[in-house]
Amino acid sequence: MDMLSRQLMKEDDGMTKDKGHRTIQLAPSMMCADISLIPETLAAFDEGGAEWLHIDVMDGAFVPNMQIGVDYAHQLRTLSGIPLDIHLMVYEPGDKVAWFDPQPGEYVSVHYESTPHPQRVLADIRERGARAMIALNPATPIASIEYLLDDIDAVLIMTVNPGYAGQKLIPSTIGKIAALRSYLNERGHDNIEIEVDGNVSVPNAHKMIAAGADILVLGTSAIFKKDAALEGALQDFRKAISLK
Ligand code: S6P
Ligand code: MG
Repeated sequence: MDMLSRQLMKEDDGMTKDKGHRTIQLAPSMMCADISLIPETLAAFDEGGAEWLHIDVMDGAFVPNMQIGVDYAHQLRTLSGIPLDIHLMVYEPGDKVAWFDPQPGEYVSVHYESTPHPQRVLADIRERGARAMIALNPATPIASIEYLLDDIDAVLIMTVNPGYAGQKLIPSTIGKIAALRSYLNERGHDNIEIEVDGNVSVPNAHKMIAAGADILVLGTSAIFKKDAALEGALQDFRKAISLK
């Protein structure tokens, strides 16, 4: 499905819009996908109208795990038309942005805690035509982005400490999403989107959307359930979070 048809489908069914007519975007997390079923998984996400493929990149140093490599990310682009949402959980991200060759219309997020020079990395992402996102660990204060507001298109609020799928939500992050939405709006940056990542179950998604989240990363709490088919999973999730 191309990007326009995907958008029209969502506008038609109205299911991704909340009461304020904000579009809620879904980003399934590819690190949770069964590697033996990648073509079927991508077809299900295409059919379900996924806005993004969330790509977790881990270096074994910034986070205690290693995940999705460069070649795998490039190959996903050849197998699917869904734009990538690349989440860099790596030290020295500035060196690594180019490896992933960000494409216009894709998102790349870089952790505030991973580099002393976030503006430099965010500017590089934008110069490549992609959208720049700053990611904040659960303990990192919102005020950290004070001098980055003109450099970003979105903020990624981690609702668990990054490194693994299947963790429990850190409760204080719900209030953090709401505080961030107010912080952005009060400063005239209501166009900056908020992505949330970690334990985005249906009940947690309701709280996150009410607090102001725009993009939901979907992992084991949402659609990658043991022995459950992925076919129709995104459509079911959209229905379950519908505020209509
Ligand atoms: C975690 C990573 C995430 C996970 C996602 C899994 O460090 O950044 O994107 O893939 O959180 O979702 P769940 O529902 O298993 O927490
Ligand atoms: Mg992630």
